[in-house]
Amino acid sequence: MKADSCPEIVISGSGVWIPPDVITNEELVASYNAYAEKFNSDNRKAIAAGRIEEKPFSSVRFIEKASGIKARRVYTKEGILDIDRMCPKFPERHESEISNQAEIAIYAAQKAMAAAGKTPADIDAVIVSCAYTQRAYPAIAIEIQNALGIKGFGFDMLGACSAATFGLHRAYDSLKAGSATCVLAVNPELVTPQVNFRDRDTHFIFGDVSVAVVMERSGTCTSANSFEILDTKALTKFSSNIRSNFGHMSRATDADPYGRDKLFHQAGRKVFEEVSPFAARHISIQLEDMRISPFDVKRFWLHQANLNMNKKVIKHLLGEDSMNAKAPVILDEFANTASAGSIIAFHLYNSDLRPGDIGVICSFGAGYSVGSLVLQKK
Ligand code: CO8
Repeated sequence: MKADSCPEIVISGSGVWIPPDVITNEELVASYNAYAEKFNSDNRKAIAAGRIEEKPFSSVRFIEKASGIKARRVYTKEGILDIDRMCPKFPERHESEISNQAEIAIYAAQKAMAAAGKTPADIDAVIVSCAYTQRAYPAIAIEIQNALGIKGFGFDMLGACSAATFGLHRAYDSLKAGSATCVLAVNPELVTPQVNFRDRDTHFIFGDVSVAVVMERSGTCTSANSFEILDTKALTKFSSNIRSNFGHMSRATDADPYGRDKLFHQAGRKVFEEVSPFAARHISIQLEDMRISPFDVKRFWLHQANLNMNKKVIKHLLGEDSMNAKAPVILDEFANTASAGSIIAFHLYNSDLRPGDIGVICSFGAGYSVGSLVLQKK
């Protein structure tokens, strides 16, 4: 690639694949409560003797008030509401077939490439970044690269809630360094297989989705809707308050590979209290360093885990108690989609920005991690 000491890097297209299946809070709570009722009835004696804890009931009212979530999209509804299963049912695919995750990644990638006006021949790097990959190797990114006919290289990376923004950071770095000329960054968040639908505290939190972004140097950009990346910033701080211990070690430790701690679990209240100020401070510092007032930011595309968390972040930045058009909410419809939420918000709510307008994408959560990009509409 031609040497350019200070290339301008742009996001030139984005795409979202929305799973067709929807589960409302009402459906989810009815299923969980039927399960809890059966569990309590089946274990009546042990519960009375104090050997087993009674299962508490879930409520739609609680879920909406505590999180803002009203429904979630799922790759497949089959199995999730069945109280004898409470886990999505995926037929095992043969090694000669495309994996579920590569499949949904490609759906989003094709939309992002169309938006950017790119074909696979224009792309030379594929980054898959998400909360889970469905296998360790070969990388899902290389499978996508092969299926689309993309040359160059691909790799997978994990980063929980910040996988998407951290993936975009790696795309940006590759373009700046000249190791790639056009990057496809994909976040196929297939998370429902890791949700404990028998746990009242977390059964309502997540949904599946797939999002993709095309990033390139401005010199090659032909898109009518592109955003220059003015700055990237990341911060991590270790915490076990959001955790999944699922992994390749379970076989060797003789642990139950499907035990409670192997699924997503968290200390939700602590996360809420610790992560909201962590994220708010991160954005404030980044903008201050760039000499941009938060009031001059046209849009905050925030991580979508909890409406009340986002309200706290906006209150810190703008002093406002309520969310406004500056910080669009998509979690009511999609729930928490791991790292994809801020990118869905960006994708759905950027077309009204005018040249020169500033926006901030910011993710925050497990790790703890916070990742942001300050963008300017071209
Ligand atoms: N129905 C009725 N009551 C409930 C329910 C329910 N479903 N769930 C909990 N309660 C009860 C609690 O047990 C508690 O009862 P008690 O007072 O008797 O102890 C009471 O309601 C209040 O509980 P909380 O204090 O926990 O309620 P909160 O107001 O804090 O709300 C939330 C709980 C919604 C979980 C909230 O704390 C939250 O959203 N916190 C932040 C969580 C967060 O952002 N986590 C990050 C998620 S990780 C991520 O984004 C990506 C990681 C990887 C993806 C993994 C995919 C599988």
